[in-house]
Amino acid sequence: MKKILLFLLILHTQLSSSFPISPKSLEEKKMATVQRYLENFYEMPKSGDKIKRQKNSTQLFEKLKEMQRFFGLEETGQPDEETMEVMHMPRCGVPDSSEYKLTPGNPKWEKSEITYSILNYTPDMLEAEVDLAIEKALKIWSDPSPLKFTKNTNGEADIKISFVRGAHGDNSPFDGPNGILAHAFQPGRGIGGDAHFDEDETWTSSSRGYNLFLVAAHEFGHSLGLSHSTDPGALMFPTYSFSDPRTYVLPQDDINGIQFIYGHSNNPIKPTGPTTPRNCDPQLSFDAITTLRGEVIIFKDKYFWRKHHPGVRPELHTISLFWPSLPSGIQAAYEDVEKDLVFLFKGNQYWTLYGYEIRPGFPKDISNFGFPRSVQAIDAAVSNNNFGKTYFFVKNQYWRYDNRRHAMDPGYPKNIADNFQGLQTSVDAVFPKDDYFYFFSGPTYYKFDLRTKRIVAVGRSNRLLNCR
Ligand code: 0D3
Ligand code: CA
Ligand code: ZN
Ligand code: ZN
Repeated sequence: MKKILLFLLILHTQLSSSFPISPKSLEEKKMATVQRYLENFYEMPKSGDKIKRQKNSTQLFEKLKEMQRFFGLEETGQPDEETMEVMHMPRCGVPDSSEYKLTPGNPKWEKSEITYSILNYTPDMLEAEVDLAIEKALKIWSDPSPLKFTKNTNGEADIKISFVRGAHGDNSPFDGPNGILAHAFQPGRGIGGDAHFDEDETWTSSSRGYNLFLVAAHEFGHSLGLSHSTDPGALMFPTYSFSDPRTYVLPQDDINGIQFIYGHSNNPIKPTGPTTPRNCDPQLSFDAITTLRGEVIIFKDKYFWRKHHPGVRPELHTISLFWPSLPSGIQAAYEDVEKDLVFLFKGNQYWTLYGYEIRPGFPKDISNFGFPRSVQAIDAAVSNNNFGKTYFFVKNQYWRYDNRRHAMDPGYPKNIADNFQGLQTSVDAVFPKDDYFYFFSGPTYYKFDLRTKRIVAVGRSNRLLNCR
């Protein structure tokens, strides 16, 4: 606590010195960096007048801790060496907080009974299909909130729905196929709440073109007062990606958003939704890990992290945003550096990536690798690119595949414990780095030295995401 007070005192004198000291002290420069960083990425208000500054220093302390928590640094609330290192790293201009956003000015409907009306229909679908998609898209929002939607057929309604193309009289023209798919207006009179869908898109109730239910659900989020979320798993994330409407559940981030505005539903059963993996969850485990042209790709459920540079927090994306044809829950992955290909596995199927592109003709059956019928899924895979060999881990056994001969080496499967001493449990994921294999099993990783054939370090899996 003493340390904190001292820090606040130093900070206070730094911020409140009204005379520019020249040359600028190092400490002063550092505090300017901290201030700027937190203003830019942590929504910290600009340092105001003298009276506000005392309060600001407490806020700065809290914001610093928030930033440190995000990067998995020790939460000291102080601009220590590690924190400054992260602040000096290159990054893109998006806030780190993964959360829903309200429409500026917080507009909302001041009633719980909201009407809607479908002014015209797209020729791409049956009218009954459109009706159903719209109804389901509204239900997504009424389930977790006190809102009720009723359909008007007379054309007057709070939320008027139409299919239009190009310029359509609201100063926000559509742009032809792809690009902008639709837009909706914040709650309010007249055009407020209305949702316009670009008729130049192909609207469907399947995975072809753009699924009307998914787009409408997103637009109605805007109609109700939500803006775009930074959570890549949220419905209100700015870009469309397909997921199966039959099993679609509103993500927790969007539930939090709608409930922040309108409160909880009166229904005794409180719906919850899927949450996006928390970067520094100590229990975090992974599905599959591979290198890809110097990057590390980490798969988990419907997400993957992309790690460009060691030390910089990896980016989280949904698999479907990058690869619409890939399923979630990839189970194993490895890179063949000689062929410049990445292989992804789920069940008895596999896909091949060239860079970020899926090669045509996939998925194929893993029997192509020489697995017997009894093997129906692979836990983890890794290549030792010095020798052109790939190791496949299945339960407590492993197989070795020759990348050049395109065949399994004789004498396999073998027991994992026989050649990877110290690996007790089955393997979730593994990737190579230098002369090591990094094995992941639940929340624990094992660093295996390929020369001495020994585990040389053990730690928490989430360390890979720069957490400690
Ligand atoms: C939009 O058109 C959004 C609509 C949207 C966003 C996420 C989920 C459903 C609907 C405007 S409010 N976004 C553009 C888009 O996703 C950027 N275009 C298609 C694409 O890039 N594949
Ligand atoms: Ca468009
Ligand atoms: Zn419009
Ligand atoms: Zn949007």
